[in-house]
Amino acid sequence: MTDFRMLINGEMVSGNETFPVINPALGEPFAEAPECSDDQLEAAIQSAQDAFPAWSQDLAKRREMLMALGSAIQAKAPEIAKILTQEQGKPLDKATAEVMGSAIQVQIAAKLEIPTETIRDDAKGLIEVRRKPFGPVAAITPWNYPVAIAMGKVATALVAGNTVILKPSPFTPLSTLMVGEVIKDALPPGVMNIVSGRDPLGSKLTAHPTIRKIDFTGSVGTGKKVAAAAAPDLKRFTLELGGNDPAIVLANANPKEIATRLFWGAFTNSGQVCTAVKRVYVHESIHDDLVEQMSEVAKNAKVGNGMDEGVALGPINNKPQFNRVKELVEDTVNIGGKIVTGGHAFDDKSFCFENTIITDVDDDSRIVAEEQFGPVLPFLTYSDIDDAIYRANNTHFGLGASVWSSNIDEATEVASQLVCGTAWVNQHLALTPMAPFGGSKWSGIGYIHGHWGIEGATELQVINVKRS
Ligand code: TXE
Repeated sequence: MTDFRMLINGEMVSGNETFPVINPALGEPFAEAPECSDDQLEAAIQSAQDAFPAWSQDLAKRREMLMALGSAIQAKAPEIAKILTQEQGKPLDKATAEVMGSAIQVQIAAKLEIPTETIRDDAKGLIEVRRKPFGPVAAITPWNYPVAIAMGKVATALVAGNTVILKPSPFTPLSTLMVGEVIKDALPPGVMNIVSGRDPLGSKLTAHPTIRKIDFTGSVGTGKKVAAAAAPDLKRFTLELGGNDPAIVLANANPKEIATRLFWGAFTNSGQVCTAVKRVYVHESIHDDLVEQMSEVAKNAKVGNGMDEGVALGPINNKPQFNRVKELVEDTVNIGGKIVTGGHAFDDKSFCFENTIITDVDDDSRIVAEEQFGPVLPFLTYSDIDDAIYRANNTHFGLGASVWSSNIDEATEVASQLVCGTAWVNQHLALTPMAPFGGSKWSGIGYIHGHWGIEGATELQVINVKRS
């Protein structure tokens, strides 16, 4: 069995204890991950503190090292991807794409501008606004895209001059620990530490007084706890939280044309994406046609073990989430909702669940009002577009949304009325590092990507010089 170790102060270290990591395609443990002790957490945070002064000094060196890190991650991608599939569930080609994409993200971040603005530069004086790193940053990640989410936030923090302590989800720690092996050879000791463990490791990390900024991706409930934990020290934080993205399909959309794209907007990664389509509001005149087309696509997208050839969608990642999705489907049946396609678990062992299309539910049903985070999609009808917009916005969430139509101008006008971080037209889930990503309302605070990400990874300092 592979020995997975943590990265602390430039060394790969084992835990005094371990915890099992389950392969969701088999429903049984396949490896052990190290459990970080209090002393090891302390050592990781101290090393990040010690490494900070030197690391924050030299931007050119940081860029060079991060470019090399990106290449080194690419070289190890096939190995990391196999572990990612086994612990997360996604098909191997998707896991490989996630790791390769993460390496590119690191290299994109390595080139980000960290501007100094000159407000005044004349005989009387100099006023400059500089962007300064915070110091040790705690990065905490979920189980849906463990490598991509980690490397996105970490790379931005590092290029800005911060040092990092990264804690992956206990459901998917292994691929992140493997990236640690690459980081060990690419960055100076202490600049980047990776600790793994079951909760309450996350809350110990966020509560630690040495941490100056918390960069968190996960559920709304935990995000609120992170904000509360930050308050006593007035730590800064970025929160990327859950969503309940609506898709509004206008009467003039062509169901056959949009079905496949809309399906993948909802079912990518088996629906375990913060910004997946999670409820569809479709004009009543094309509801039946769209549901039929979507059901066809759903039946043809093969679900199974991500290591097997031809599998398009893997299992749900973990037992609690699997039980939650099952429970939401049972609740739908109990309240008279209709399961058009799917609706069942595959077997008693794996966490695979059939691609499921639901109709005949209303906005108050749990499957519509709550974030399902799984391969289940409810369809609702509307007759008046203002009503659809109101219902789409009538939620605490505000991550993404989309509008589908053969008239792009009309759809763009509707999209502009949706309260969310990203409103797509005729697509969903199309993310780019060139645009900011973040949520409104309970879906988050702060933004990642580009100069918006750098703003979140730094604070301002004014240098004000009197010359005469
Ligand atoms: O999230 P948690 P989970 C949402 C989605 C899903 C739900 C559950 O709704 O159903 O989250 O996922 C660490 N202080 N998303 O259980 O519990 C924890 O160990 C600090 C949306 O994974 O929020 C893990 O590393 N950290 C999301 C991380 O927080 C704490 C993607 C997230 O765990 C902590 C995945 C604490 N008190 C799930 N408690 C997205 N937006 O992409 C736990 N953690």
